This record gives sequence, structure tokens and C-alpha cells, in this order.
Amino acid sequence: MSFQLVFLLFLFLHEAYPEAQRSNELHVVTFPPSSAAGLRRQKRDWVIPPISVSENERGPFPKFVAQIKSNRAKEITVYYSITGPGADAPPEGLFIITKTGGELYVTQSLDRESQAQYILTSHAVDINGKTVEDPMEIIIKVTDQNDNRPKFSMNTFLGRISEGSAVGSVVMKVTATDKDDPTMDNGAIGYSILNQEPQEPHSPMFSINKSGTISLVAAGLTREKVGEYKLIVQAADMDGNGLSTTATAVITITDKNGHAFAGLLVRAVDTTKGIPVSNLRITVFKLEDSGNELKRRETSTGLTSANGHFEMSNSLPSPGEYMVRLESGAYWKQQEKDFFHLYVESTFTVADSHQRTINDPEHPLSLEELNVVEQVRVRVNDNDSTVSVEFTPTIPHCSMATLIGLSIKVKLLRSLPERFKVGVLFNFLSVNKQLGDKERVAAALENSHLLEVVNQCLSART
Ligand SMILES: [Ca+2]
Ligand SMILES: [Ca+2]
Repeated sequence: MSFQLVFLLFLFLHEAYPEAQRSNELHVVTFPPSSAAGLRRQKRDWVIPPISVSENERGPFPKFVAQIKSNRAKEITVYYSITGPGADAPPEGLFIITKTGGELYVTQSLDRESQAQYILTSHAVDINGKTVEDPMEIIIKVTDQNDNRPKFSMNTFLGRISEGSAVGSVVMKVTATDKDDPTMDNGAIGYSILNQEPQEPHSPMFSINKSGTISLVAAGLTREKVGEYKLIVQAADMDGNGLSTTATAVITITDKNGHAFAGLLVRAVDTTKGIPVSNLRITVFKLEDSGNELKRRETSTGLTSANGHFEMSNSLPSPGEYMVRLESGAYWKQQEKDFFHLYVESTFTVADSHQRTINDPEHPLSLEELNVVEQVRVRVNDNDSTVSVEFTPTIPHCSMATLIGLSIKVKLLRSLPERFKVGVLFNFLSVNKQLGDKERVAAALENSHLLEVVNQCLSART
């Protein structure tokens, strides 16, 4: 009784493994049985499972891969050969087969990341070169090893989010790639945030998900307190537990209108390489008129950080003319350049954007208070970079109209970004002509007396 049971079990096991799969486990691949006159090609239901070879195998080479076998070998001497890319076509000779033994060898270490599979065709002939089997396709699959570290697409990612944003808001996305098999853990990337600077008002303020999207997880973003966060983000394969790499995510906190400006930020970039320049001495001077000479008063100095940044202050400097000086000589010397500028200087104006008041040249009140200018008659087209202001002097044909118009124009030119075209209109043709003529406005402002009067109109009244 018990003998019978064991026998049945054996039969069951035998049936559970199809012929081809069992052969592969033994590294023997047998040609499928061909039909009588070889009229029909390989049977459709006969599947030759791929042969797996691991990448980065160590020698000695040639290394045995599998044995190709013809059932005809029982009766006659069979001669084996292989063709196709990797055999007799490039990369030629990567796989070889012994003529009479049918042993397939790989001659060198494989790299899955450059080629993940090879398709060879095996042939069997008799001593006269006559085909004894239908050609059989052999697929060699290169199995993956975790030999690639994830790589971020950038070293520094820049993002921005407005203060007061709701928890859950998306800030930015970082991306890393891994050359290993994406269907396996070897190429499955998991992201994490390793560090947050500063750790205020909470840590963490941000989280990162499976696809590298960074979101806000805590409330309390205040631009005045923290204008910029620096996150060290990590990408690691094995779903976050394997080989890792890091990058920086810089998050700028903007105000509710989307303005990130919290002071003066100088970014030093080596334009020949497009990379930030660190440790560059930067000095900012305020230019002050004292009699006939322009004096420089140093307002701040320091070195650029690793990302080439130098922050002058966390609040807007007072309005006026400034100069920024970059001591670039040492950097170029270190780069072994034999021709360079020792320093670079650039002047710029900080406009008084908060002061909207323009004084009337004759009255103690401002133009707005006198209804000379009204908000409804100011038209701004941001897309076209145009601003048009219509004004009405208190007395028609007022002799001060040109001066008022000039003051408005100068105020706007000083306050607005350079891209804006400013038009000031007054229903009095000659004045419009004067204000619309760039050269005449420039000439008028070269008249030091007129400029003084304009500046008085624009200065804050005490
Ligand atoms: Ca990997
Ligand atoms: Ca790999």
C-alpha cells in the first residue's frame, strides 16, 4: 500500500516540470524535436527558456554557460555552431561553442547596463555539413547586479514656496536615476531628507515622497524669519536602503505676491564653466556725493558661500547708488588663467519702492493729495512692460506741468525694473511732446538745477 503512494507522488512531481525547464536547470538546451521532413519550423508550444548569466562575473574565462544538445547525437556525430550578434557578428566572439561538445561559453565579463540580452542562433550539422536540426534561437539574459549608485540630475535644485502656504502644498521635485534594473530593487529609488537648515520653526518642515516631490508638512513659513531653507536630499536604491547619493535642495520663501527679495543677494558664477564660485571676496559700497567727488562707504563685505551666494543683508538697503566689487583675481590665478581681470565692479541703484509720494513743486501737499495723480489713471501692462500715467495739474496750463510730468517720469524710471517703458500724459500737447522725447528728458536731467528741483519733489518731506 505504502509503495503505491510513493510511486504516485513521483509521477506527480515528474509531470509538474516541463521538459525544457528541467533541461535549463541542468544548463542543457536540447534542440526541439522537428517534424518528419523538417517542413514545419520549431513547434510553437516549445519554449526555450532564456539562459541567465550574471553581469560582472569573474574569470577565469571562457566560462561555461550551457550545453546545446541534439538528440541525433546518439546516432551520428553532430557538429555545433552559433551565429548572430555576440557570436559571429559584433560583439564578435563574446560567446563561443565547442564544435563537437556543444558547450556554450562566455569569453568575458558582461555588463547588463550596456546590453541586457543576446539572441544567438544555434545550428547542428552532420559530418557532411548537412543540417540535422532546425536552427534554434537561444536567448541569453544578463541578470542584474546592484553596481550603480543613483545619480541626481542636478547637484543643486532650486524651489520656492510662498509664506503662509497650506500644509501639503507641493514645493518642488528632485530627480535621480539609477542605471540598474528598474524592475528590481537594484534600480528602485527611495528618497529622503537628511538635513534641514535652519531647523526653524520646526524640523521637519518638508517631506519627500517616492517620486521625489517635496511638500510642506508643517505650518509657520515666515519670510522675515527664514528666507531660505537648505535641504540635503538623499536618493538610495533598494527602495531607499541601498547605495545612496545626495544633493541640495534650496527652497526660497517668497512673500504673498511671489517676491523672494529679502535683501541683496549677489551670485558669483564662473561663466566659462557655468559653476558657482565660492570664497570670492565681495564688498558692497554705498556711493555718496560729497562736493565734487563720489565717496565709497563700505556697507558690507564677505566671502561667497559654496553655492556662490553672498547675502548683503536680510532687509532692503536704504535707497541710493551702490557699487558691488568682486575680487576675482585669486580665483582666475587658481584656475591657471594668464589673462583675467583682478576685480569686477558694478554700480546699481536701490530705488525707494515704498515711497509713493511725489511732492508738488509749489504746494506743501503731495501730487496724490492734490489729485494731480490718481490710481485710476495709472495703467500698467506687465506683459508689454508699459506704464502709463495721466495727470491733471491743479490749474489748467499750469507752468509747472512739465516739471510735475518730469518728476513722475523720473520717479517711475528710478523705481521700476529697466524693462518698463514709462509714458506720462498730460492733456497739453507741448508737455507731452517734451515728456515723450527720450533725449529731451535726458537733457533736462543733465541740467543740475532742474534735477535738483525734481529730486526735491521726489524726496521724503520731513
Ligand atoms: Ca543601483
Ligand atoms: Ca547593474
